[in-house]
Amino acid sequence: MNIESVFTALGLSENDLNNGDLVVTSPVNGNAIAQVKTHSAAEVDTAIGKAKQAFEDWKNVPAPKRGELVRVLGNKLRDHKEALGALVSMECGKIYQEGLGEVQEMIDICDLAVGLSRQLFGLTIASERPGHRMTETWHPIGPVGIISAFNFPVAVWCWNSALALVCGNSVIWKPSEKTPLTALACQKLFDLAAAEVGDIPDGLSQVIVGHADVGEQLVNDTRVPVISATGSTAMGRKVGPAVAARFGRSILELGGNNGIIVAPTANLEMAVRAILFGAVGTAGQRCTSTRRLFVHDDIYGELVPALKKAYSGIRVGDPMEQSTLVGPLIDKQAFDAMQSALDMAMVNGGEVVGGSRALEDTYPHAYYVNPAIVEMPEADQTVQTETFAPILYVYRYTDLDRAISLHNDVPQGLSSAIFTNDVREAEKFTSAVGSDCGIANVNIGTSGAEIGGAFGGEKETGGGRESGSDAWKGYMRRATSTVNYSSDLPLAQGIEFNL
Ligand code: UN1
Repeated sequence: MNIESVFTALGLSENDLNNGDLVVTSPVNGNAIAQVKTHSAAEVDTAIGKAKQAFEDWKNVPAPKRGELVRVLGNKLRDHKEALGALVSMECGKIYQEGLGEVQEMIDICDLAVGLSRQLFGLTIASERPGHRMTETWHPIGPVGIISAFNFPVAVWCWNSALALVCGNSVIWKPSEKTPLTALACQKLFDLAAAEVGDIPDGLSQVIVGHADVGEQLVNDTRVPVISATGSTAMGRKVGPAVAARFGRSILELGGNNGIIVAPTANLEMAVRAILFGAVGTAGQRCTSTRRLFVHDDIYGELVPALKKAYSGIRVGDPMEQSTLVGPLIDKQAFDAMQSALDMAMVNGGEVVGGSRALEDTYPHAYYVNPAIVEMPEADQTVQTETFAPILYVYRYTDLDRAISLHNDVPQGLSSAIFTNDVREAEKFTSAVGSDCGIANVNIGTSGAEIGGAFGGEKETGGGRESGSDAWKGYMRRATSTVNYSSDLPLAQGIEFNL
């Protein structure tokens, strides 16, 4: 598949690709692949106005009919899975298999949202007053702003928009300025779905392209009651307070510092495979990537050499090559951040294997790296920040409670896992005194969550939940209604208030 055929398959025209000031470079080779138009403040303002207008119409459409649009969108994604998966790979550098997986994640959330469109259940609540009924109902809330990162350039939009749309909202998407092409391609697929369904309000789903100022404008606009933002903790620190200051609602999915504990009874073969996928998959650029490993003393001598052996077989290279497991980092900045994290680890007593630049001769303008394993001193607690790169810090432990406490002693709280065949350890890890993360797994890794569960984490990860379970409630407003069908007017709490 070459990039021109991918553009054509996704309906991206010369006008989309060669019409602007934002140069899009592929991390695969550092070459410019397009120049897209960014939106001015006035255009963003117009887009928000259109989104508001579209919301006023869309909220009147019955939810199962709204689901029909998302069902057709899911089918468009099925039809274009290979092309969109390839564009994801070419624009953000993840391997094609993971590009396909990302599009599958979009299809899955569309399916979930379609079912949900007939299940936006409220509650009936017992009233303390005779002849009264209390209900809780969920209503559309308004335009939803979606800010997404380069590493999951399309799935994150879909988690948010598939739910937001069935919930009766319009959506405005500000993709990462590093990956606008995949966003434009998704907009094309949305437009195809809207045309097929017919009678869809103009501006129901829109993309606004630009740098941080475009995101800021969206975040500060009171016409957008919900902002769902995925990215770094630094970004969330700006978005969260700004949205709160205008009493908006934010759904934040920020950094992770995800750990796996490998206990003495673990199936080590499974653990090695899971750690490998978690630590080097997507070149360590998932928010769920495995960054810290706590290995029990009894098995350290077996697991860590097995892991190093597995690392030595990793094929780094062109993400579209079938045999490649690790593609490039997104850019030079990511490479530099990785190198300074490794320097810092060495200063703190870490023993580094790997981490050097790879394929520099073939790709002088791209940043491929050999994934790094860093054995750290037992009680080290210096790895407190997220470095978006394939670095796995390895610690030795003897006592599970101590390992859990070191695991939790970081500012982030997204994903975590334990490998054990001891039911008491597994239960403890997932209990109130275990992992403090939003995701706590047993015998699977930290990354690659299914869309059926609520996705997100605690502490500096931001507290938001997206995707499955009851995350849809984040895209609706709740109304509590008490209906009096008696001919009397008793007051709650037994208050007498008579003339
Ligand atoms: C992200 O990196 O922002 O659990 C999302 C996973 C994917 C989503 C990652 N389903 O790894």
